[in-house]
Amino acid sequence: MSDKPGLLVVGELPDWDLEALAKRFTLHLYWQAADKAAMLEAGRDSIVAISTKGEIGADAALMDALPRTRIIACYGVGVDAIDLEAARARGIRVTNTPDVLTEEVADMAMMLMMAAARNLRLGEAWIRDGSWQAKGAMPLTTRVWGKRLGIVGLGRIGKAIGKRAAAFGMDIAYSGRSPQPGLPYTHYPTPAALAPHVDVFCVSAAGGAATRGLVDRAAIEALNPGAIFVNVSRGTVVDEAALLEALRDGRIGAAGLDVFLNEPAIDPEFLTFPNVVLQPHAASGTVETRKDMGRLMRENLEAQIDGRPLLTAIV
Ligand code: 8YV
Repeated sequence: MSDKPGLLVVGELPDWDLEALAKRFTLHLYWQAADKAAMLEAGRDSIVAISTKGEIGADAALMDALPRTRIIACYGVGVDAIDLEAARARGIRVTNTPDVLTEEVADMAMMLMMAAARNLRLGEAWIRDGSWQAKGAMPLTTRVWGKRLGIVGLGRIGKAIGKRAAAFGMDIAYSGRSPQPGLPYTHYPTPAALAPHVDVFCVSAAGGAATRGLVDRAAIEALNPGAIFVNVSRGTVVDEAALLEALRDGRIGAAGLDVFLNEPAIDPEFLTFPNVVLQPHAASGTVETRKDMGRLMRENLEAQIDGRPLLTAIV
C-alpha cells in the first residue's frame, strides 16, 4: 500500500495536473469509476483530499463517505457546487482559484457580446452555405461599441468586463446590493432596475444560494426590445424559463450563453434559436488559464498536506 495520501478527483482534469498530482497523492479518479460506491468504500481510510470543479462539487454525503477528508480544492473560482456549511461543520478546508481566470472569463463575455450582436453564426454560415454568392450581402446586424452595458455582479470578473467595455466606448451601469465607491459606473439596486437602462445585459455574478434566480422574470421582462443578453456566471443565477420565453417571443435581440441549468444536458430549446450563440461552459478554457488554475489548486492541496498556510482558502 502506498504511503502517499489519497486524493479523490471528482471531475475530469487535464493530464498535466493528474501527472503532477500523482507525484504527491494516490489518485482515485471518481468521474471514471464505474462503481463509485466501491471507490468511496475502498478510499474511506486513505482519502484525505478531494478535488472538485467549479460546476461539479461535493455534498455532505461525499464528505461523510470519506471521513478523513481535510481539504476540498476546487478547480474553479465558483464554489457554489460545494456544501460549504457541511465542510465547515466537519473541519474541512475549502480552496478555489480566484484571479487567475478573471481576464479569461471577461474575454469570453466580450466575445459572446460581439458574436451575438454581430451575428457571427449567420455570417459564418452565409459564406459556407453559398448564400454570399447566391443572395449577396448578409442581413445587417447590431452595433456594440458605444452602447449601454449593464453588468449584474460587479466582482472581479464584472470589473474586468467593465474595463474592456470602457475601451469599446460603452456606457456602463451595474446592479448590486450597494454602490461600489470610486467607480464611474451607474448603480442600480436590482437587475430589474438595471435592465431598462441598457442595450447589452451581462450576467457575471457568483453562483450559489444567494444569487439563485437573481436575474428574475421581472428583470428579463424589463429588458429593452432587441437587447443582447450574455451569461458567463451560472445558469442558476437566471430564471431560465423566463429567458427561453423571451427568446421564443422575440423580445430579446440575441443571446450569448456560456452557462446553463443542468449542464451538460441543457434545455434543447436553446439549440433552436438562430440568434443564440452557445458555449459549453468554456469561459476559463484556455491552456494558459487552465494551467494557472491547476497550479493554484495543486499548491493549495500540497500546502494542506505539508501543514503550510493555504493560498486561497474559502473555508
Ligand atoms: C470551471 C468555473 O471551474 O471557475 C469556475 O467557477 O465555472 C470554471 O472555471 C471550469 O470549467 C473547470 O471546471
